[in-house]
Amino acid sequence: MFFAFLVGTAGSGKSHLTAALEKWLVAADLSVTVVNLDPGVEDPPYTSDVDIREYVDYGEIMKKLGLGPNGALVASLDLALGHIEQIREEVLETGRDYVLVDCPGQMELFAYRNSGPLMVSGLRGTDNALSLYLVDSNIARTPAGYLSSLLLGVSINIRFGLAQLNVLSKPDILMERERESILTWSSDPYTLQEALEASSEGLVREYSRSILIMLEELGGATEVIPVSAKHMTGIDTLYAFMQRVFAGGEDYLTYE
Ligand SMILES: Nc1nc2c(ncn2[C@@H]2O[C@H](COP(=O)(O)OP(=O)(O)OP(=O)(O)O)[C@@H](O)[C@H]2O)c(=O)[nH]1
Ligand SMILES: [Mg+2]
Repeated sequence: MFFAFLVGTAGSGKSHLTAALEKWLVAADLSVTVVNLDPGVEDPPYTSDVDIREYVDYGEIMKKLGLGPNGALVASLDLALGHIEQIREEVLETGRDYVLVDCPGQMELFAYRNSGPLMVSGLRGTDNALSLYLVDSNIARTPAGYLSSLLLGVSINIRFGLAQLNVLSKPDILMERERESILTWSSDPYTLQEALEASSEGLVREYSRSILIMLEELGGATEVIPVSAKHMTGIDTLYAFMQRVFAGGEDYLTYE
């Protein structure tokens, strides 16, 4: 079984990409299990096979404990962690080729609290796994937005310790000129540096330069794969990259 964890900032397109990937994989005659790990989601754009909402009641937790939406998410994940073996068992019983895991919207809570990484490791067990980190086109269209999204991706990589691929989500909303710029930054970090220098000054410029040097040293950390869940484009390329990671086995890390 191959696990792919979809993570990204709120509204970056994780759930729609999960649905699109499932559709694409099934059309390619591969079997897929979809796991919803977002306790707060109301109406995901797919039918999940395994759902965290079967184990914890987000609305009830919010009411009972008098918590706001973020506090309730943290409490729900902590509670769900107590059922992680059962959740993994449920996934294993499906016996499919791929397991797509749609992670909670508030990525920062999921990734930075201990319960997030513990859920990831508990769910995948010893199976092959990677994370698909979504860089939202809405944010990536400016050089500073692109850089800060990549930086967040590195920190996710550190938390999960999984091989990671950066996906540029919703590229269909970009103007041709914006799309070309982002793809150039992706393949040639020097052009990103130039764009950053032209659009920032003072300390921000200094920071940006240092951050970019660090990303370049990590290797591959500035690259994104554009995938539109809306138009089902780019999934074949993403799948080829996923295959490469899975074929590389446990030790493969994008940032090595
Ligand atoms: N144009 C366009 N819109 C998209 C695409 N993918 C998702 N969206 C839209 O982006 C919005 C958020 O998509 P979701 O899939 O719910 O994003 P998410 O990351 O799961 O959101 P949270 O779980 O709430 O953090 C929705 O309005 C989607 O219709 C895409 O490829 N192209
Ligand atoms: Mg979602």
